[in-house]
Amino acid sequence: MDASNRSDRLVAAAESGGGIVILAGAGMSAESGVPTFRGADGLWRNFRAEDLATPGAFARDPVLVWEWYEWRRGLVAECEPNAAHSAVTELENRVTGSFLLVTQNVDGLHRVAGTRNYREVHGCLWETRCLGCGDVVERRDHPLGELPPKCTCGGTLRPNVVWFGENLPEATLSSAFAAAGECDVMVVAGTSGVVYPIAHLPRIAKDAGGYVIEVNLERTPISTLADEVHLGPAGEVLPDLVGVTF
Ligand code: BJW
Ligand code: ZN
Repeated sequence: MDASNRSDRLVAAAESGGGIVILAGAGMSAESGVPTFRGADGLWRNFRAEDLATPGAFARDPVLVWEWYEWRRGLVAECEPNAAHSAVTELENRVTGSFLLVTQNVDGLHRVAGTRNYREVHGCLWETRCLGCGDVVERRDHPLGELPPKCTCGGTLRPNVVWFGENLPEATLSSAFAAAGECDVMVVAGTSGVVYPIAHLPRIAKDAGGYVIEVNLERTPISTLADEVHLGPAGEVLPDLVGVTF
């Protein structure tokens, strides 16, 4: 354990009834083998977001979009939570005040790691949504069969994720913004901090008097407002931050 990564401020807030928010991004799951979006090995190196992660792309070619999501579903199905996910669950278990995990990740690994109070603000790979009746259904089966999959109502199903140009689910978003504005400490881990509206959250926390801790391999636009920046892999730094070993 690297004692220099321990955050006395985080541990003190957790133990004294403070409100804690974790804001997670793709880097949180990188050590589980889930590709990130940006950066050298990121998905956007080989795939164009506008071809795959917009409503227009799905309208043009739902089979292509579904093939990409099926590939990712198959990949993530083989992945397990890593020490970063476990550290978040451990922190939630220790917190005596409020705790909320706001995750941009659609892989569901935080759920598998046992975190209970979370908001998946960009949706979930393991759910479909019907373009006809709007039903959201959990679908863990893989492969899904003929693409695009169909609802029992006959409508076309899409992945229940948030694409560029789409609004985030309103209730989910408002609870994330409210928690950011009320927290004592926000830990921002493994996100490039460039995708809005979620990229606003650290600023909201900071402007409301919260203490912001960033964990990332490299500096990001969030680093300049953060009170602590811990550079390193989330699977090593997060357990150190909360003072646990996995
Ligand atoms: C490690 C690590 C390790 C690695 N340890 N760290 C112009 C046109 C249209 C829209 C816009 C526009 N300009 C702005 C917008 C708004 C747009 C936006 O913000 N775009 C910017 C990119 C410019 N946002 C939206 O469109 C959002 N909706 C919205 O704003 O609605 C209102 C509106 C309506 C109409 C028009 C305009 C606005 C929706 C955003 C939806 C994002 N969706 C995705 C895909 C989800 C589904 C899926 O997975 O397929 O969400 S895109 C992708 O980015 C995904 C992620 O959740 C999100 C954030 O990425 P994240 O998590 O930060 O990952 P990376 O890869 O960027 O970073 C990883 C980080 O980890 C790096 O920093 C590494 O260093 C680090 N790392 N390994 C620690 N081991
Ligand atoms: Zn339907």
